[in-house]
Amino acid sequence: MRTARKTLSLLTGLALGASCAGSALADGQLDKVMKDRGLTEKDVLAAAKTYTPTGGRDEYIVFSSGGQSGQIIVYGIPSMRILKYVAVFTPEPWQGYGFDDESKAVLDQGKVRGKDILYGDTHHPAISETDGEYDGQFLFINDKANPRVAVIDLHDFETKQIVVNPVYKSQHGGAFVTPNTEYVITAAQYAAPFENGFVPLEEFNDKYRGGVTYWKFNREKGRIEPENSFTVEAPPYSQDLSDAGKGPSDGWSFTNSFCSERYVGGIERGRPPFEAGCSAKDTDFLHVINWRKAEELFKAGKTVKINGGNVLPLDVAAKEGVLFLIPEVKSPHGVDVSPDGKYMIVSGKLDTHATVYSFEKIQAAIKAGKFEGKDPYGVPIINFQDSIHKQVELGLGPLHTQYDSKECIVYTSLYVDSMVAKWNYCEGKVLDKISIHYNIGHLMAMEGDSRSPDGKYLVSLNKLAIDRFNPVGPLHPQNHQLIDISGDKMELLYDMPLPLGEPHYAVAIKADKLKPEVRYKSGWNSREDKVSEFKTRAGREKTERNCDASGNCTTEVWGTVIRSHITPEIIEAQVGDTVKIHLTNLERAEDEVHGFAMYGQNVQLSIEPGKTSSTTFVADQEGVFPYYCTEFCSALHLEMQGYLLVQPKGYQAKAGGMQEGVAYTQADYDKQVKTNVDTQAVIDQVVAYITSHNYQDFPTVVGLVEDATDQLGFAKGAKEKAEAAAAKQDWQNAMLWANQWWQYQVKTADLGLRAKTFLEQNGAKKIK
Ligand code: RUQ
Ligand code: CUA
Repeated sequence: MRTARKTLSLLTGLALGASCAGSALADGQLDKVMKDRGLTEKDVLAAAKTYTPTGGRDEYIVFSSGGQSGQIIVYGIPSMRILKYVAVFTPEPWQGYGFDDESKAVLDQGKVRGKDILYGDTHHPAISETDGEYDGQFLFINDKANPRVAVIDLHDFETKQIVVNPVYKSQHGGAFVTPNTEYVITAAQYAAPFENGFVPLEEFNDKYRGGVTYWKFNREKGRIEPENSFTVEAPPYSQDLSDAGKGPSDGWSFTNSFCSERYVGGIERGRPPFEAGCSAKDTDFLHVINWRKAEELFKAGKTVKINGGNVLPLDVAAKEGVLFLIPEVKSPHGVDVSPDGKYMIVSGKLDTHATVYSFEKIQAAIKAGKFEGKDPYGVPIINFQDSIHKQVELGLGPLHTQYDSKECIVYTSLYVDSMVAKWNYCEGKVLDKISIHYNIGHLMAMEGDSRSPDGKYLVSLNKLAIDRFNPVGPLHPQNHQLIDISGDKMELLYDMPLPLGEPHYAVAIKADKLKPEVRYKSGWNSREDKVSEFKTRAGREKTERNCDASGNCTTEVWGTVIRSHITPEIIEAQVGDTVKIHLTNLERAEDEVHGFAMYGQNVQLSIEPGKTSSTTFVADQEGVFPYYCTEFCSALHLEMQGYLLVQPKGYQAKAGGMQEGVAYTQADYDKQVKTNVDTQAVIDQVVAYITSHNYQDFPTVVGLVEDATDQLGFAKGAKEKAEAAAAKQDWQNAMLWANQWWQYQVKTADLGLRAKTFLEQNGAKKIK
């Protein structure tokens, strides 16, 4: 009770101010909830730090790898609410990804040696940088299993490009960007021959290779340029994570490695397994690469072509001062460059220390030509002691390090200890430790990879959840734990289960740096970011059927979707036709997405406002194939439907009209017209409100008003048709068109009311 009372005063003092000791608190409701749910004061404080009331926004947006789901998970901090899964390497029906023709073309770029690869093992996302700061424009992520990188444009959170590494057979250490996103860096992992043919394992040392690839990024085009990208060939040392230099170390990059023993297992051949041979030596090698020098050599034609890619041969890299090695402690994992670019921190999984390397000392050794020798490939090795600033004992299984906003302060994950260590890398002092649950891999601070990290929060990306959540079978979710790092002591705030693959790494950006669009320009091909050749305007919808000389026929539809109908509502094709359907969403209102699903054809599109999406399939069976909208977009969403009729070859329609379900009379028509007149009065009132306010100053409202004006225009057309039918005493058509006129009015009113509410809530001013 005493605790609860203290909390009450704490919360009133903290958040509410003494004057409004609100009723819930005064009534002791908070005390009761705390008691019933067994919450401590610390719990309530953590809740207050993370709870985000309805309509509230997060301060940071996180892009988390989705692991082997091949997607990216987007969530907010501090609320830890999941906002989106971005489809990247894996088909994802909600977004139509891998179902519409436009995104199929993106997935097709990711074919490996001609084969469709319909998943990815995503590891490390990276946000594009300008001058070492996250700029919120693009996101990159690697696929470890199939050595690929994807480009996601953050103006619409869609995957635009997938590039396949021409020479690797796996690729873990990526994606990492240089300070101005000149290059996206990825490193190979399991050494393999660069060529695609068979090379026996007996030739491992001679023919198997690793490497570090520099993918050239063209920011204007928003695409990677494979022809301007190059790979620095490296020894078969199982390169691991990388990081780009910045500030004084700009132009250099750093990649660690494991299994520099070059050990090849083979239990079935009677050889000790990989794990024994790959951790036998006490040290592995930190690879230090002068990428600017490599770029010069590439431009000077010193690279060779392998599988169409540009490769700087290992002997050239060694001789020309591109590649250097420095011993690093046993099985390291993670190399993290300090915000000022002066230090690199590396930890060894099988050692209790973290090593702080000094870029200045490394450069001094290189300049002096002071090496302790060369590796078997002729790569100069810099002496360990000559290059380090400090070595600090942290705990068991140190992995990754993140930098705080406070100078010299870092956080390192301790995998075996299941802890985070906070320490000072300038002085080499451990400051604090916190237990996490369980087996932390990466950790991530806000804007942690930038030149100016924000600190504030840390997310611990745990490999295991074990008993943290309600059980859901043998396959558990992963656990992201939010830690408050604003004070001297780290405080655990929140556990978030992530039920989608094994997220390896994540990056967090200030939410206000992201400026995503709410709609596309009309008729937009979002995957190519240009007006679609299939853009269709209202009233221009059409279906064509054409056959070529050899009798192959195509039924092609240029259609539209808008609340609450798909045009066309009937598509006629003949068996064997290739059917192509292009649909443009005519809406401009925020969030008025329509879907398009069809029976038995593996068709599911997501058509956001302004977007044009296409689907192509062969109608190889006769039959009736209903289609409909898959988003509950309006009161008449269920009526947003139609039929694909796949007719026998040479089918002729029977004489006689459609069978009507109901016969309408003049009384029905008159009643409907009266309703319409009343509805128009409501619309007029709303219009008067909007136009008497400065609605032009609110882009959201302008979009709504444009849509409403469209709908009202359609209403006018339907009204004319109704009146023409009525003049001919065709009450059937008069009534149906009068009803359609009303449907358009209802949509107009709905949009108008949304606009009015928005204006009221956002302080619009009266102008006349
Ligand atoms: S991984 S737990 Cu970055 Cu792929 Cu370290
Ligand atoms: Cu459109 Cu439901």
